[in-house]
Amino acid sequence: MASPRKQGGHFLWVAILWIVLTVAGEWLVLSTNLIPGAAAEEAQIVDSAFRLLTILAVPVMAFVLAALLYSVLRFRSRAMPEQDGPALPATRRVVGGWLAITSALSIYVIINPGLIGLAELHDLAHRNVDLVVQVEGQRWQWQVTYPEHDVKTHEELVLPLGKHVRFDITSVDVLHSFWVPAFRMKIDAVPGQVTSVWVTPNQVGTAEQDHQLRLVCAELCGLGHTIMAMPVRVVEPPEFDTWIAGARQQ
Ligand SMILES: [Cu+2]
Repeated sequence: MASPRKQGGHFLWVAILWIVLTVAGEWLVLSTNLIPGAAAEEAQIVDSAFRLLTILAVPVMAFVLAALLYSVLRFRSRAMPEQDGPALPATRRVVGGWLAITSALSIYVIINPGLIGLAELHDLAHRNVDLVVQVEGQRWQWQVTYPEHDVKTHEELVLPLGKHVRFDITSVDVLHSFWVPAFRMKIDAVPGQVTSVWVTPNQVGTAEQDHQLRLVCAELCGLGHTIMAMPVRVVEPPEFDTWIAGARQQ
């Protein structure tokens, strides 16, 4: 077995490598934006949770990488070793420390962003609803109904900017899943049941401008699953009123 002094040297090198990788990783996370464009108030809560989880994950991953890289480089053997090295004894300090740190991190992310994020989404959802949209999934297309306006369409989902929308979702055949990536909100479309999701669009746009503005199916539902998509268009409220009046006459 290595002497304690030699072991201390190994730990020092791993610690230095860990710090370097952590700083580089955090810099990468904070300076780049890999999250696609968002177009709803709810998306901000989801995105900030994602960002926080990534920031917390960097030192954990950097630690594993540092230990792995150092071990692979420092203890490499050019020839096939004839026998296993000495067993590594587990000390109470290492096991206890590992348990304490991982438990604390897990409990922290369950509370924030877990429970706190859910509570924020819940508060947003239960404001006054401005518009109800019924969505029906069927292999392999979506049907959208505006019950207050007597409008039904398979063409596109048009939504007014800044209005709080409740989607009532169901399916007529198999399980589908309602998902507009730019809104970050997703829920299953279940035959015989109505599930609801709340969205407040906060960015005007069309599917041509932003590929994330599409209502897609997120539950594998058969051969046509990948083509089960409908363009989404978020417009100013007066433009929405004009559109819905025109759609009603058709
Ligand atoms: Cu599907």
